[in-house]
Amino acid sequence: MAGDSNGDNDDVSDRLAGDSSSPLPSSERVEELASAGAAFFRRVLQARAASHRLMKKLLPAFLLLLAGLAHSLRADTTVVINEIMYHPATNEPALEWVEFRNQNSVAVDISGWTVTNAIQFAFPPGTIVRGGDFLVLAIAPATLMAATGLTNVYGPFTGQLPNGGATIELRNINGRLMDSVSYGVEGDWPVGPDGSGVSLAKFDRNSASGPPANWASSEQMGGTPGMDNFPLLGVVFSESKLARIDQPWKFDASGSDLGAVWREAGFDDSAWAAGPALFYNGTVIAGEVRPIPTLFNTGVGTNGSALPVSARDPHYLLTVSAQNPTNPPVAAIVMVNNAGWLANDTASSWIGAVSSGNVNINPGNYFFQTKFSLAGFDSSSAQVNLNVAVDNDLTNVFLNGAATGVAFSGFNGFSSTFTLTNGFVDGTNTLEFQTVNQPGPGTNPGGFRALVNGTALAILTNTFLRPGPTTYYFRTSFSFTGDVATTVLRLHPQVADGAVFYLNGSRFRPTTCSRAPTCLRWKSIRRARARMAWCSERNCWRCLSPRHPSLWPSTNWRRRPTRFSGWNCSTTARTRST
Ligand SMILES: [Ca+2]
Ligand SMILES: [Ca+2]
Ligand SMILES: [Ca+2]
Repeated sequence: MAGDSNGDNDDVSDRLAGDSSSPLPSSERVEELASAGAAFFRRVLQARAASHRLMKKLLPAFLLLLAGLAHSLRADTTVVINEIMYHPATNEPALEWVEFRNQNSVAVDISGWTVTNAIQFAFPPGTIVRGGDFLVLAIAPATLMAATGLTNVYGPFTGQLPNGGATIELRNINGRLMDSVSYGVEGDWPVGPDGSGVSLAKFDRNSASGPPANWASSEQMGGTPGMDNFPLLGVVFSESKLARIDQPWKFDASGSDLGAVWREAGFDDSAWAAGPALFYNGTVIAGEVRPIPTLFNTGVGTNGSALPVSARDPHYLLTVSAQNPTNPPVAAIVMVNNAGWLANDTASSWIGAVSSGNVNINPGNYFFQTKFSLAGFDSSSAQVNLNVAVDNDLTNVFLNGAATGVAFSGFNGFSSTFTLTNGFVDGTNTLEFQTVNQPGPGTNPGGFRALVNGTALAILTNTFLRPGPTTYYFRTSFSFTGDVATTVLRLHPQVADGAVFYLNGSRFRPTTCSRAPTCLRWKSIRRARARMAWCSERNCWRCLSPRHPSLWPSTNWRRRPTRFSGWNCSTTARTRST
């Protein structure tokens, strides 16, 4: 469940789900709920914003990408910020500290390096961090050493670590920024470290310091100064997507109250409709205008960057050639531009039958062909824009064999934009540029260059839900063959306005990690690690100990989805490597 305009919280969800077993909240629970409610409301706003983005971009895999990208970013230095105790539970003025870690395997001399911004410190001469080792910088080193038994704690730093968030920077002896983090308590930042007694700890010690997704609440009261943040590491993570967001889901949009039976694993949903997430109702839009990704300028690689001279253009064929005519069609050759030509740049290059724009080539016809795909697009909506430069003449451009009448002569600058708006077909389309190298006198090179881009209406592939019902039901099934005892099932729902989730008939409950000591009661490897995963990610849901290998989540939507809605599930199986 996520996304409710009323600032829904878990107990409200209980009522939505008709779950009468929820105890009346104690005063402590009320306080916790208030905190959770505020956090939840932020998530609602974030989910809403994300939902609009999804609507706009039609990217069903957005959430997956979001999670994946953050972890792939790595710091470009070797000594980095690894753990921060900015709000100790007790004796805050004396127990703040920052832990650094050398991500490299060789020692790094950080003498003269400084810590700047929220706190200030200069490391003294002879400060060396061994490969893989930690360095702790404290506001009151003696106090921290007495409290922890640590030795060799650096400090004291000046300034303080604000509890609402701040920036910590690490600079080398020349003042160059080596690493920084702007921690906080909003958004994706875990809130556990804000006063509960645990630290803000980097989950993967080799990850970058910037993205909040790389940080979690420490599993240990007091954090782990001078030690691995998560000493259970040595554990191998493997992740499998069990239900993708864009796979077909079964759904019921009848508006009937299906009671509780629909959520059971054995429920027969064969009569339900099926369609891929994301689901939506409201205004039906035909699609969205998007760039055509398979159109390329001349002389660039598949990533759109200019190719080196003499490379073969992967997108443009020479189909007719007065020079070296033995074997067309062949891939056109990226050329050194003649001094009189518009110079090659990072976005496009000259192409032709030879690699040099400074040598003569035969007069005659040189035709260049490129193909692009309109799969997934409404071809009648396509528009392609051309800017060309040519030595000597572009006499016509053919789109799918039909002449467009586009012609141009000139090599010291691009033509103005020619726009093609009809003649497109579904699937593969072909553009052919017919050029002529005129006879001399004098030196007589020839070449062709084009900027080619276009747009078309992307066809909407998401599933429309009949407006009217206040409750929609969704089901999917998947098979999981790993060890459920070491598995966490994580759901990444994208919902407006609200949903309740079931797995094998049992209710999923959202975790609220607003009280980290609650997290700390989890002692087993499985649960402690699971909790970390939940705490460090937004919109993650707790798995109620699946007991058999076939897991059946279902959703029960209690409010009308006004925008795209959907979800995907992934599990993280964790197994000791040795
Ligand atoms: Ca503080
Ligand atoms: Ca640590
Ligand atoms: Ca020429």
